[in-house]
Formats: sequence, C-alpha cells, structure tokens
Amino acid sequence: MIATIPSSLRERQHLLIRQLANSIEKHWSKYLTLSPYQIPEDLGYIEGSLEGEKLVIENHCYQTPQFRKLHLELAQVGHRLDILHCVMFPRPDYDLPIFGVDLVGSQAGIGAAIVDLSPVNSDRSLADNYSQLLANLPQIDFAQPRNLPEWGNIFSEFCLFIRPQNRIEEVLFLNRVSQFLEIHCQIALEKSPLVCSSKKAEILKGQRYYCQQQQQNDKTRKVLEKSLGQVWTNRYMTQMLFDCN
Ligand code: BLA
Repeated sequence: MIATIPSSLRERQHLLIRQLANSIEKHWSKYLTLSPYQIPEDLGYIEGSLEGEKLVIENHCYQTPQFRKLHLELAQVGHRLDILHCVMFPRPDYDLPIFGVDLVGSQAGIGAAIVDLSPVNSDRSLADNYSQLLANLPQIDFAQPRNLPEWGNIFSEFCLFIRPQNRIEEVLFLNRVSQFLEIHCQIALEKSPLVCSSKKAEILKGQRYYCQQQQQNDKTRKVLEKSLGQVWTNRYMTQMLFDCN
C-alpha cells in the first residue's frame, strides 16, 4: 500500500498566494545565506478546529547573518480563507527596516494585500538609500487602495495596502513585492553589524513596538481564536508571529 503524502498547503491555495510564497523563497535563497531556525515546539505545523471550521497552519522559518528570523506562514481556514503572512526580522545589530507582507483571500478573491518595509529607528523614517530606491519605483494606480487601521502607524509612507481588482492587479502587486524584496536583500547584504550599543537598543525598541502594534490586529486574532482558542492564539501571536526577545 502506498501512503498518501499530504500535498503542501500552497498547492491548494489561491494562485496569488502560491506565486508569492514561491517568489519570496526564491529571493531568500538567491540573495541570503539561509540556516535552519528553531521553531518553538509544536508551533511549526498546526491544525485546530474548536468551533467547527478547520484551520491549518504551515510555517517555514530560516535565519541568516543579517536576519534573526525569516518567517513565511501559509494558512487555510476551512475552504473559506487563504492566508499568506511573511515577516523578515533583522538582528538588532543590523540597522534595517522590517519587511512584512500579508495576503488574505477567499473564493471571492484577494480582499487584502499589504506590503511594507517598516522603519524601526526612533524617528520612524527609512534611511535615504531605501527612500530613494522606493520613491523611484514606477507609480502604480491600483483601483482600490485600502485605509490602514489605527495600529498601522508602524508602516512607512511606501506601504501598499490594496484590494486587487483582477488578475492584472494581482500580478502588479506580486511584482511590487518582488521589487521591495530585491531592494531589501541587496541593501542587507551590504550592511555591517553595528557596534554602537545605544543604536542597537534603539532598534530593539523599534522592533518591540512593531510587534506590539501588530499584536493589536483583531482581525488576525479573531480568525485564530475561533479555531485555536484564546490561550493558544495569544501564545501564537506573541511567540510565533510577532515575538521579540
Ligand atoms: C488584515 N489579517 C487581516 C484580515 C484577516 C487577517 C482575516 C482582514 C482582511 C480584510 O480586512 O480584508 C488574518 N493574517 C491573518 C491571519 C494571519 C495573518 C489569521 O497573517 C496569520 C495566521 N498582518 C501581518 C503582517 C502585516 C499585516 C506581516 O501579519 C503587514 C505587513 C497587516 N493584515 C494587516 C493589515 C490588515 C490585515 C494592515 C487590515 C486590518 C484592518 O483593516 O483592521
């Protein structure tokens, strides 16, 4: 008898999620020197179905000399909701912004697509090299930009938050994320670690604030709580999604 090997979640997910997951991993392996990352015990692959609907979560994590954690998460709720979440946390001795992307889709299409390079220094602005390269990207006029929630003060002026209207806009979003990743990986590779301990402390503080704000996303919390319950959700949001030691 041949055992059936469950296919990776992404094969069953929305096309844009599959393509973005592949693109992120392609950039990571092209530019960065990846090592394994120890995922907290029992948080790597999760299945939960407290209130009926089954939630499946698959995590892929790495570390590199510049990044303490590269996190790509794919999740599916029943046949209703497909999610991609990705965050690149720099080590505190690297003066780099936090790259983050979130896609939330249903059968009706992708409802939320957000990407940013979020500054973590005390004046919450991106360094000149980032600002110049990002400002030089050709302007794209998406038909349905979305407004950031209140906790979204962590995002930069280059944050892109939209509801893609069609396949053309999905591909434009995919390409824009790829441009963000290329800029970010190339700048990261040129960086040397900081020696100034007060600058490191400033960065750590900024990363903690980023995590605190993201933990206030009630939409993420609700989806997780329905399947995993409050205790697990809290642990997952503070130790896996937005941990900051
Ligand atoms: C929105 N995130 C959402 C929404 C859901 C999730 C259901 C609402 C979608 C909508 O309004 O159309 C759910 N996202 C999840 C879940 C996970 C997830 C369950 O990642 C993980 C298991 N969120 C991030 C990152 C960013 C982010 C890295 O994880 C940004 C870089 C942003 N998600 C983000 C924002 C919203 C959102 C800004 C809109 C929130 C709002 O409008 O209130």
